[in-house]
Amino acid sequence: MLAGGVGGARFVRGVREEVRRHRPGASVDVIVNTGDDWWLAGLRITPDLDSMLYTLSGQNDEVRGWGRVGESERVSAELQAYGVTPEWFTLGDLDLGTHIARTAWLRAGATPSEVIARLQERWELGVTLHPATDDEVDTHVVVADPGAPGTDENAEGERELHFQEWWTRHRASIPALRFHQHGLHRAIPSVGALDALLGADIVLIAPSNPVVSIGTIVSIPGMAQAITASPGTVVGVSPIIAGAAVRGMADACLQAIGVATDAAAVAQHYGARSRVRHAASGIRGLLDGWLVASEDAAAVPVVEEAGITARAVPLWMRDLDTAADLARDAIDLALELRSRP
Ligand code: FO1
Repeated sequence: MLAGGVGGARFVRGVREEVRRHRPGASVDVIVNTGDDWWLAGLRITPDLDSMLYTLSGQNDEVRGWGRVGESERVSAELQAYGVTPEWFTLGDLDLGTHIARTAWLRAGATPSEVIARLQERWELGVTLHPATDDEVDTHVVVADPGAPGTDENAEGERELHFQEWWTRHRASIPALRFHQHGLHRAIPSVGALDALLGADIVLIAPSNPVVSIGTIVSIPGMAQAITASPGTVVGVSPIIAGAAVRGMADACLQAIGVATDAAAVAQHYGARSRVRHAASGIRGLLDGWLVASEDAAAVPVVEEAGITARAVPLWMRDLDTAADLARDAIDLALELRSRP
């Protein structure tokens, strides 16, 4: 599975439940976005991996949507009093335990893959988490800033924010001109990600943010090729229901890259694996199948026209059962496609 943060974790929990119920022999690997990661107060923060870790171990704060349940903020208040962390980004006391452990291991020479392997050993998650890459590819957002002088970082009239500032401080309210992952060109997929893709029967693309989560994962050099080369059947789930992003600010991100906020447009953006998108390079799209919400049944023929098999099913994941039902629908479509000659 390819997944981002909160929405992705909910879907992964549904897949784990469906596997437990009906496919106990199956193993699940999750390739998690690392573009939201950043350094803060000398600590390496990895929000999407932590959303996965906390949600799958039952430690997540379901109400707030991120962080740990039963959290306190004594240390964070001190950090803010010293001006070490901004008031718009809170590091809870329990959460800090994870960040300090991670940073200690990184400083001792462990890779991010080794770090998440150690962190998840503490709980029986039932799935294996992998960072999409062990290289740092922090997402930055370029916004218009009339009057800003050109620097070697940005063009005149533009300014760059770290994704976390754009997302948590500004709630994506400043229009993004484009996204820029620093260091992306020299990143490579993690070994765990490649092994998972090259050994897969089914590859599921979670209903995460198609730009800053799934987009960042598949733009890591070599990742899209590994998905195309995977023996697995690729089925994605639309993150858009009835023209609106299910959560987060996916619509603000899609607007920045000129993709309409609708279920068919996102499928077309990911592309059909059965079609070469770029003759010279032979680059293909990602998808064999695509699930849209029952509300978007009209999108099915449009997606099929693009060379992708589509089904309209209930997409809202309100609880574990509805998430497991969605997982079953995705797995069933993949198996149906695999059974075709
Ligand atoms: N999101 C917020 O809206 N406000 C916060 O103060 C905040 C702190 C935070 C700390 C650690 C962490 O792993 C995530 C945190 N998040 C916070 C959520 C995070 O910004 C988002 O979950 C992802 O980056 C988007 O997928």
